[in-house]
Amino acid sequence: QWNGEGTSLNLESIVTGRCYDYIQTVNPTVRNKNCSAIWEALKQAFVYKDPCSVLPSDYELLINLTLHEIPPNKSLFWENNKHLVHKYANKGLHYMPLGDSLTGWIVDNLNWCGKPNGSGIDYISCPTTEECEHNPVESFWRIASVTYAKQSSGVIHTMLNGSALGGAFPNNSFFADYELPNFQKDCVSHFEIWVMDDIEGADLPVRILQCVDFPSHPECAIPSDSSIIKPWMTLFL
Ligand code: ENP
Repeated sequence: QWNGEGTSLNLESIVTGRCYDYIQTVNPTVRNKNCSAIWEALKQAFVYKDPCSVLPSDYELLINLTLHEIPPNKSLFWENNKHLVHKYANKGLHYMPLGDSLTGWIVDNLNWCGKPNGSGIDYISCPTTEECEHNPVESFWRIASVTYAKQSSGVIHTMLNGSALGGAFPNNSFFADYELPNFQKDCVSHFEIWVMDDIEGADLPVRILQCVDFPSHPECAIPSDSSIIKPWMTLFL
């Protein structure tokens, strides 16, 4: 019926398992979370519902149950470079993008939507945002993004993709629409914006990022032959 992929199989097991994994091993500083209540809160937001009538506010309970501190200076926002960002963030150890907080972690890369009859869950197809805006996945990421931006403090890091079609800063994006307007200006000291370009030879962008933290490491020395200084390098000079 819909153009999007259906609900991820074994959703309940994945969400519940990820939740326990997060609080036990990924980020044990987050304690006292009730993983079965968290699953129930996700379920009540969409099961047996019309998949075009789920609002961000339907996830308020889920957000409250999963909420924990986002350490100051650890927030990392991004557009169009998910893989690099999460490699660099290292499961919240280095930075904590939304996908490395409990709220994002439990459903990252998953899909879910309901139907009014049968099991109440549609495993065949789910609406895309083009088909209807108020679909369960879109509404979840909207409220999760707003909440995450409101909680973010100190230095706000953002990684954009200079090689993305449509430019590094897409106008209609989660970052532009739900995150930027929700920063708490009294809590934010400054913004650090990295614009990364695609480079053949996968490890180079990560090396550059590492050099931001360890600029005097020998691996980070920039050759004296200025002809090989690329425009992006000047960002770090
Ligand atoms: P995309 O389109 O590159 O990647 C979206 C994928 O990342 C989806 O598989 C989604 O899981 C997962 N994901 C992780 N965090 C977010 C998220 N935070 N979000 C939407 N999807 C997320 O990314 P987008 O759509 O441009 O979103 C990037 C935004 O995430 C940035 O604003 C960044 O600051 C923010 P699923 O469940 O949809 O399969 C907010 C919205 O953190």
